[in-house]
Amino acid sequence: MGAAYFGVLENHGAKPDKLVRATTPVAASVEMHTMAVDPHGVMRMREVDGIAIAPGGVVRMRPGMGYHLMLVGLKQPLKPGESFPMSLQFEHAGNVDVTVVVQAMGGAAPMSGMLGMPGMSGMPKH
Ligand SMILES: [Cu+2]
Repeated sequence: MGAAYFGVLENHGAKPDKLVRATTPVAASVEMHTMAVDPHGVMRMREVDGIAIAPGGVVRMRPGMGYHLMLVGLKQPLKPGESFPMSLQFEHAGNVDVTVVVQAMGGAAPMSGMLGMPGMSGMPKH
């Protein structure tokens, strides 16, 4: 598994929107996850059915907290510097194709299979 952390998902529209699906040819499926600390103080991931974005709002994806996309069943190893296409489906904005640039995760403890992919702005103006 690999995790995709986009820099930001932005909603330029006047209505609330929601990321409901993501697909990429490089993985069998893409799951939307959120990360939160449970009552025992343990960081846990759980799958969500969508990522809501308020009008004019921004959702930041960054390692260690909050939302991220999980690439399940990678069909090829992802190397830093490479890029791959991803299709994001929003409830209102429809399909948005983006290019994800693979970046090695910063920080002292790189996790196997985890990749940081900042720098995406996903929502079209409409
Ligand atoms: Cu995850």
